[in-house]
Amino acid sequence: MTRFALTFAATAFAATTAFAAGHGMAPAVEAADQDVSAGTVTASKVVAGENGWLVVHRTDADMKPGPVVGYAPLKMGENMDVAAILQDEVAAGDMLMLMVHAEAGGMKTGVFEYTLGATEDGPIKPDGKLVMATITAK
Ligand SMILES: [Cu+2]
Repeated sequence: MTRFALTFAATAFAATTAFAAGHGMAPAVEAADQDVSAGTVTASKVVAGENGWLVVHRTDADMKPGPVVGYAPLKMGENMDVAAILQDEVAAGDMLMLMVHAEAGGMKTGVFEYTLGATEDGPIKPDGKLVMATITAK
């Protein structure tokens, strides 16, 4: 895990502590740097407050979420070893941001309808903060 990922994990934890007070589930993403050459990226653990999506964004040293390169469904509660199939080539050294999104606001339940910047199936923001982890492809 990179130094950046640790920072974001701490941020997510702080953000979700307040959220948990009202809900019972503290959303969080745990993921480590990994080899993605087989075409998937995996979060070792994701906690979601409701059914939703784990969304894989490209990112970089600026730590802003970029284009979506994969997603996987989440169930409410704990999800272990969540794997998303990468829709685009990700090279060693590329950074990815794994983020919890909702299943809300779109036209269809169970269909991922988000595009960058849209509100459909958009990111959850307990306490105003994104729930995510960043990793670097090995
Ligand atoms: Cu996102």
